[in-house]
Amino acid sequence: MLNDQLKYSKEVRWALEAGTPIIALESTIISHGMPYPDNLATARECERVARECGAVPATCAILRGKAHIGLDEEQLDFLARERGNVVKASRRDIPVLIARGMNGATTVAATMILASLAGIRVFATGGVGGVHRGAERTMDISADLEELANTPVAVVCAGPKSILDLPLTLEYLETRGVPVIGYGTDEVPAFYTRNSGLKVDYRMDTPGEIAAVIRTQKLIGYNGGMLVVNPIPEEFSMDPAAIDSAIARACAEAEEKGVRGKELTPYLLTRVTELTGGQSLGANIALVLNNVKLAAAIAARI
Ligand code: PSU
Ligand code: MN
Repeated sequence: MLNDQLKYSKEVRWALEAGTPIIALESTIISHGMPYPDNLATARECERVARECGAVPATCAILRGKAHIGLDEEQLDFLARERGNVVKASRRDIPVLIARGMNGATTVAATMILASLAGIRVFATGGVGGVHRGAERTMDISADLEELANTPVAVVCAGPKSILDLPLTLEYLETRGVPVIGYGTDEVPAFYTRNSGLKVDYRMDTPGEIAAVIRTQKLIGYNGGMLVVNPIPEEFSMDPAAIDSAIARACAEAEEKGVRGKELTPYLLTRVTELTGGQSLGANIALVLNNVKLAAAIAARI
């Protein structure tokens, strides 16, 4: 991408020049994943924790048609408040938003694209998109999964949320050649809870082991990414029955209302937060920060 379209924050530019650790962060989680003002507080806290752990945060977004890698306070604030003026931007949206000079909050897929253009190999978030429940009828499969197959960025998440069909999501990742690496776990965590009954492809107990795989991908010119699943800290994990019933209800409501396409994931996230009386939001914030710490530790060892 031309430098004219790609804007780095000062901090990110220096880190790229100095070769010091950087982690990418997404912005759809700010604009469409959490309510205001918790979204802003979380975005700021993620950046603070990244720095505390020795990594420069590169929160990505498209602002007035420029792809930004690293945002300032004002830009974070804008994304957190102006949900209505910000497009949820995945792979397909990037060229249109740039051509039209629009604002877009980047999903996991779009953040991976910007991170990879900047040469950033590690990215922390909460949840990734996946194969939705009922996908055999709706074909609703997130573009995040294709990006993981094609773009060399390691995404640290807390496992697929059970608004998705977890077994189908893992099958899809297997087909597309994306390794699922469990950090300190043999089981794929299910975002709000630490267990899903499903096995990871590989368990790794140190950030260094994960960094070694990233270095190897680089060495052999491998184009795909990887999914690192990091269980929610025990003290924040939720009661499976409570979260399952909120998710089941949110999914049923979405179906009834005919919510589909890019609207579905934000709708489900909002309803689950409402139905759990905000309890799921606290868990979500805790796990994102936990993922930032792991991503920073991996980035330091690449
Ligand atoms: N899952 C979450 N929180 C989020 C998202 C997913 O728990 O904020 C966001 C991410 O930006 C992810 C996107 O990339 O939703 C996936 O949307 P879709 O399913 O429409 O591809
Ligand atoms: Mn979808």
